[in-house]
Amino acid sequence: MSGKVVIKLGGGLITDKGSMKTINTEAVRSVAKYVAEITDLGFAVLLVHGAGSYGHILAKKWSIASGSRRSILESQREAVSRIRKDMIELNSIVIGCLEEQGLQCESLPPSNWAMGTGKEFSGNLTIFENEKGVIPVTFGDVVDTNDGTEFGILSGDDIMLRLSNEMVGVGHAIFLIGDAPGIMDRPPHQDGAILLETWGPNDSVNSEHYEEIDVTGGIRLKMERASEISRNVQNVWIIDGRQPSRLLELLTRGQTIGTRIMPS
Ligand code: IP8
Repeated sequence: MSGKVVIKLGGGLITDKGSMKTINTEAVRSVAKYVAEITDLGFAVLLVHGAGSYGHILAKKWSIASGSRRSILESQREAVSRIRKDMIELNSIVIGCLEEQGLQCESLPPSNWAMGTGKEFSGNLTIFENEKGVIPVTFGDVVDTNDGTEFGILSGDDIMLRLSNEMVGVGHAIFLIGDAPGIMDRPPHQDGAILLETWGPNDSVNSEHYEEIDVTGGIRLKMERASEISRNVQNVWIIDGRQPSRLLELLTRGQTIGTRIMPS
């Protein structure tokens, strides 16, 4: 089996989003185990992870997503370096779990190679063309901007879009989330929520965005980016990262429990 698989570990899967810098090491470890299995099968994995409580809480507190604000600029700059440091810490933990499985990784922090936010960010994506067997790992981060705002937030979902669409040979783009089996017809904690086996932008769902926690777009941004990816990549899925064996099932059988994402 071959081909590239771009996987995003959602911030809500690998951390507790509501409380500062709380990692869910067990979740990362169990995904890492399956990443090792699919690598053994011959797939080349590229990994992106979200920020969860290592990024969103401080970014929210200091309005980092909307760029520099003169009255609080010094505190914002301190927050920017703190968030970057915290993200490197989270990234090292993720990479540590992958290395425990015997995987070789290369960390590519966006603050070193990307400029600007949103899906049009600039950056040389050829650095993701790694030698065989080495997994490039990147993440949502605070990046510099060149539009006068000084800094902003680049979501891992935007990085997913660009990597999946621009790297040659991507057959699968898979978003692992931490609170549901896939896209549900209503917020997953609501009674009677039903898993949608497929979703495209013409299907309406009642999704929630926890703006008080999430400075990027939450599940909505993921769904939009996933759908854009599906115009170019055949297998785009949002699945439950708490059940990582589904990753293996999807890659070996072409099907699993989760939501297959369609173009519009
Ligand atoms: O969790 C956000 O990335 P995401 C990055 O992938 C920061 O949307 C630093 C909040």
